[in-house]
Amino acid sequence: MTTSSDQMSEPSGADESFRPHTSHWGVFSARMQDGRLEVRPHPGDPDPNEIIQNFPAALRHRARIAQPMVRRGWLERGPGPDDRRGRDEYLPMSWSAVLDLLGGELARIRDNHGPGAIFGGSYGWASAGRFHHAQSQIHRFLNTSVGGYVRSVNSYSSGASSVLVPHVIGDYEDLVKRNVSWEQIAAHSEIVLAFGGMALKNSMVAGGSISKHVERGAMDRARARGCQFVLVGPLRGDLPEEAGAEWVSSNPGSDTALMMALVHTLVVNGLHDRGFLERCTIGWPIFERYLLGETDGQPKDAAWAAAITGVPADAITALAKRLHGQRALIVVAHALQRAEHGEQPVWMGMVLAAALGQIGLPGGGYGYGLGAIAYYGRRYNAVPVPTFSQGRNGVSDFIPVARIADMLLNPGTSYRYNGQTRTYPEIKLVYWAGGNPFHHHQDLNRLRQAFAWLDTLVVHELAWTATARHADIVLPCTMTLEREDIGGSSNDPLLVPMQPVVEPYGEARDDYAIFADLAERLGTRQAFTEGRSVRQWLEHLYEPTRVELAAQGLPAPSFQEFWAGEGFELPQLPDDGGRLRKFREDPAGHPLPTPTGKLEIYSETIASFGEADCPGHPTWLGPTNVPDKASPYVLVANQPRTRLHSQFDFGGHSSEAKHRGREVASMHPADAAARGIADGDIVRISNERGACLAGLRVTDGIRQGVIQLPTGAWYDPADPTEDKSLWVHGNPNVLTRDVGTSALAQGCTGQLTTVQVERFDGNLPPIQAYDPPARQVVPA
Ligand SMILES: Nc1nc2c(c(=O)[nH]1)N[C@H]1C(S)=C(S)[C@@H](COP(=O)(O)OP(=O)(O)OC[C@H]3O[C@@H](n4cnc5c(=O)[nH]c(N)nc54)[C@H](O)[C@@H]3O)O[C@H]1N2
Ligand SMILES: Nc1nc2c(c(=O)[nH]1)N[C@H]1C(S)=C(S)[C@@H](COP(=O)(O)OP(=O)(O)OC[C@H]3O[C@@H](n4cnc5c(=O)[nH]c(N)nc54)[C@H](O)[C@@H]3O)O[C@H]1N2
Ligand SMILES: [Mo]
Repeated sequence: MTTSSDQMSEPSGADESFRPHTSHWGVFSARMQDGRLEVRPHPGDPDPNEIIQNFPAALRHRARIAQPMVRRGWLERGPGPDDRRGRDEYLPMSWSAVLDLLGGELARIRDNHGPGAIFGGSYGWASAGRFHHAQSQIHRFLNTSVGGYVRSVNSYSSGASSVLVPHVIGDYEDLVKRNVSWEQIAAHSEIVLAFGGMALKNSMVAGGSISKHVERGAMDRARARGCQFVLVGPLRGDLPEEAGAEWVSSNPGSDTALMMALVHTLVVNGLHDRGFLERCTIGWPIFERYLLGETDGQPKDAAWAAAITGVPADAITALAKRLHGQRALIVVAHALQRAEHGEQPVWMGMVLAAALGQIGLPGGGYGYGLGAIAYYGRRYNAVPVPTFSQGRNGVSDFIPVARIADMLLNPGTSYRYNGQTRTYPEIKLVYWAGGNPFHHHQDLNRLRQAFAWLDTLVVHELAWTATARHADIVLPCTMTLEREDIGGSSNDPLLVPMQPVVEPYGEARDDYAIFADLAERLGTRQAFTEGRSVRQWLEHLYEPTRVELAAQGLPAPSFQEFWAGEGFELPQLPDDGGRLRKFREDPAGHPLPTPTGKLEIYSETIASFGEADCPGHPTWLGPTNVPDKASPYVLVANQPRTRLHSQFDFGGHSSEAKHRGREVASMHPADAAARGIADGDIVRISNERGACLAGLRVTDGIRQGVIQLPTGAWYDPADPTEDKSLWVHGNPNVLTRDVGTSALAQGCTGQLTTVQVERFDGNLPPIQAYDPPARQVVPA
């Protein structure tokens, strides 16, 4: 069996030279110099991501977990519901003892309750690297060693769109990854209307690896060619300077109404593309009657939309006319669907692009999600990248990913999802590796209560996240720089030999090594490991790529050549507009994989589900969570610029951007003045679910009535023993609502909620989020 130490045996010159590595933030190289880590971006990256600068301070930060730990209450009283999770002490334990204990507990659950009592969805971003991908590791372990697990489906990213799109457009990847590219925008687009923008802070990140950040350059080139960018949304910064965008400031949650008014304006002026609608869509006549107010007495015209969106009616009609007759691209950010009724703006964006007749044209049509993540709008590789097999799951049950607290709090209760009535299983044990639910979920006080019901919570982590602090068994894992792997993504050409640069921290071990030794306890080591060491796995995973390169008559380096180098570029497929282009050219010959083979403006399938909150065509449903006297502001809880989610919140780049140690919220000068708050003050943001502190930045780059606080500052209640304690560090998920987008998709709605904002004049409580909750022997 491979241990961390024999992995480290080969690379020895770590102090002398930079070694290749990669991350979700970009390809880079790193070295240890005089005990300090240095990182530098890949020389071929035109626009490197500064998030890699979180690595040096994070590597040996006190927040790292040094030893296996067990929660005192669990050890003393055994598995079972316990509301001291999150408030208890931890005791260190040796690896062999803790794995014996955990092996026994897994066997107990499996034998007494079956694998259907184990929740192993383990959602999260983990780290780059094709082999040490934590979700693949945990899923393979649970499949090979305990008979499977209840899984989660979909993502927090695209919970609503990934369920809606197959019904109305077809394949989700065809829409976000094989459609409009950055190359096409640079060369062809004449007007790009971006709802929620395409913020560079977001497209700097990709899941897996990214060797070139191209978005800034593409927008720059498009604009130099005369392309106009228009940003609709509450934040001016959602498009970069390079786009030279015009900002249409609008109310959050109102985009569906704005899109409807744009289409209404096209229709009443006879500017909609009847030919395209006829040839390529189904259901337009039904929708048109709704649009014109024939079914409900309310025309969805510009005056109607102005009252909802805050955008003047004449600006809406003028924008509609500008879109007509140009190569127009409609972009809808993921953020719009991470909200109540999030299905609607995604569907309506398609209708707008279809009414303009642009879907399938180079640089035109519907760029859903474009700019959210760096692997959208790229070319696909022409050969497969290494993939670690997860095996077969013996349990068929699943939940939509964001329904976790509902599941734990309401076992046996039924709920609706994608046309089905389903029942929440009774979960006894939750096992997490590579995600942080106490970062990603909403209404975290409620999630705390949900986790209290478990028999056992097991977490593999590299740092003392809030999830680790709620676990019964905490197993320390290596950070990417402490292990070897292969980096690559199906949308980035560079395949990277990821070299370790430093020994594992403390007693930390690879997830793979932990699972292999745990499988030993369950008698399944061979099934899990197939007898391979880490290096043998890397060679094994590399082989299909090499074979396909050779089959295509291309240079096909041996694993040894690959491993000794800095990485090499794989061939890529042409940027040909994918299935949507083919469909446009020949709708009958290349039908879409929807029930009718066409773009479905009206979906019989969705209508047949009978959900009031997601009818058969795009509908203005209006938010139920609206500002009122108690909570007069809309909080936009979006992605952070200086880190990925909660990862390395304690790193240098993330810490430096904070104000007096707190995450920074933004507010309009008029709102700040009305509340007696000044730039640089500490504010208390609250609603009926909880309260948190944040630093305040006053800026006219945000719409009045809106406050923005990014996610990812670590969970930090002033007093963890008190329910509804003040969170001192600026984590918006104490405030957000834990409700699904609709009965169709049950997606996450964390982006928007309503809050009160006040100046905080009390004594500032200290930040304790990174202090280990246990005495651990910290390595020198
Ligand atoms: N309010 C609100 N909430 C949101 C969002 C929002 O817009 N608003 N956005 C949502 C979105 S889109 C997403 S994708 C989620 C993201 O939620 P997550 O993906 O859960 O967030 P991360 O902080 O990336 O968590 C990854 C965890 O994996 C750990 N890790 C890294 N490498 C390894 C490894 O090799 N092994 C193990 N065992 N662990 C490792 C890291 O230390 C970290 O704690 O958040 C969601 N939450
Ligand atoms: N630096 C960094 N980049 C990331 C991530 C990260 O954590 N850090 N996470 C990655 C992940 S997992 C994902 S899924 C993507 C997420 O991609 P998105 O969900 O698109 O990203 P967000 O930053 O949450 O939101 C984008 C913008 O939408 C705007 N917005 C919010 N609500 C509305 C609305 O109702 N209407 C309009 N018009 N605009 C609105 C906000 O101003 C916000 O800045 O980002 C990825 N990129
Ligand atoms: Mo995401």
